[in-house]
Amino acid sequence: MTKGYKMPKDFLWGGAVAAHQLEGAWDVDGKGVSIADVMTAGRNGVPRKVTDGVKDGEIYPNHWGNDFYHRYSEDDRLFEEMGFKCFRTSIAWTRIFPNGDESEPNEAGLKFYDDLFDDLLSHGIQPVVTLSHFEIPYHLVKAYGGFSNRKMIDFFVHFAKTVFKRYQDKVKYWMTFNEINNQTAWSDPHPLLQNSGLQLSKDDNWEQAMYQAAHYELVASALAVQAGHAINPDFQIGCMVAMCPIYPLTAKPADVMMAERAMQKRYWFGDVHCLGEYPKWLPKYFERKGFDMDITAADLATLKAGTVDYVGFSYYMSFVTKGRDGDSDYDFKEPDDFVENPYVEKSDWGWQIDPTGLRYAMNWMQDRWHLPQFIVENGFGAYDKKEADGSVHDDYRISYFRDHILAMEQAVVLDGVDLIGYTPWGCIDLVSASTGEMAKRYGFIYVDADDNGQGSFDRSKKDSFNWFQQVIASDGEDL
Ligand code: BGP
Repeated sequence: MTKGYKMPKDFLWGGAVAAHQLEGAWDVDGKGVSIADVMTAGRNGVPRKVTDGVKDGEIYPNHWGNDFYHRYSEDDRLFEEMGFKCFRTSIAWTRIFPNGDESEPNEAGLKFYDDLFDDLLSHGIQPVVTLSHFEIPYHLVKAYGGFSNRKMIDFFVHFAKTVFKRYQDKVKYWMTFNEINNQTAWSDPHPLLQNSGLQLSKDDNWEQAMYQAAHYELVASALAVQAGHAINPDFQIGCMVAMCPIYPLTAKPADVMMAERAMQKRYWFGDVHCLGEYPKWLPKYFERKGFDMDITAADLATLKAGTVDYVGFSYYMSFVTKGRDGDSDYDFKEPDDFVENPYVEKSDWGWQIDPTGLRYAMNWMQDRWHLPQFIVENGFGAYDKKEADGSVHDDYRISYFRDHILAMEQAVVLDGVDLIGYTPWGCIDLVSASTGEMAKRYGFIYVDADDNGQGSFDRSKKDSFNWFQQVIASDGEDL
């Protein structure tokens, strides 16, 4: 056993999921079709794709997830047994507003989350809720072009206000858009645009379109923050950024400058969310690129007035980049400008394993944004083997968590980072967001289902279940 550091008694240990990746029940109780419901599974290196409506002969893994919709009370009992103090999930927008542009909500959808939150609370677990986690109503994509359209701001804010009001006595910690920064800095139209609902092709002015959609999302987020605080001043409303620090490959000045620009291009979202303003380099970039952006003075005032209370973030890995010879633009783009890090191991999916990067990132964010932080995703996707007796010996997962939790504790205890909690991703096996596979498993709890939705969906404990239970019981000291 490794000795870690004791975390405060009120530290929020828990787990994290997203509605579309585990609930299933995609078309029951009045739920509408979300963009996740028309995303096929990726297979043999072929990426997931969005089909125009649900088509025969395609596989849509989000239709069944891990059947949480019907089994959550069994799962909540297991979470309690592990010692969870909180559980991060999202609200499926299409359960509340099936098309996204209605004025009246769907009562059956609202009731589902009432029941779920009540059940969690009865087990001593507080819900932590993301408003939009990769699943905007597909109707908003088709009829309005997603967040390419300013009208989306109103639809999102109406959705946010509806659930803020309904759950104001059950939920304290909220986040607006999941991994909002996983867009804009791409070499191609980004394949994973479920938050914005943009459908872009190479022929479009796609980079400008991505920045424009991001701007509307940020305005929508800032308005939601203000509305939430007006409904309940005790709400803590955070942003959610995908934090993968980007290092320079060498001490060569061009590598260092490229890494700096890479960090700016990935984390300007945090500047807007936390500081309420665009960083200086970005309008210059728009100018250089000739982007004609719709950013009004009223928008800028909204961003200033709607800053977040904390920084929610995911951390899985770090990246490395290097400068290009003779290029002073430093126009960093993902993934073209990434290079391998020779010093770290990788997962089966090529994700670089770097616990020190977590401590580095927490320090970097503390110095830049001066807000409390909440690690709302961290974890290790792996192929698990279920033995004949039902056990799963996932020592690789334990080792990943041990190293990352230790780095997190060092950031808190030795470096003074203000941290609210830690919710490992996919605490129960669910459908992978990037590949649509079930086989890429993250859980402490195994779910007997395969990539095609076959299996009993029964739950069982992996070795990591008992390990994480002991971590929580010792306040993070026994790793
Ligand atoms: C984050 C998403 C999650 C989640 C996780 C793991 O990007 O917020 O929804 O799925 O990554 O990624 P994946 O499922 O692709 O392995």
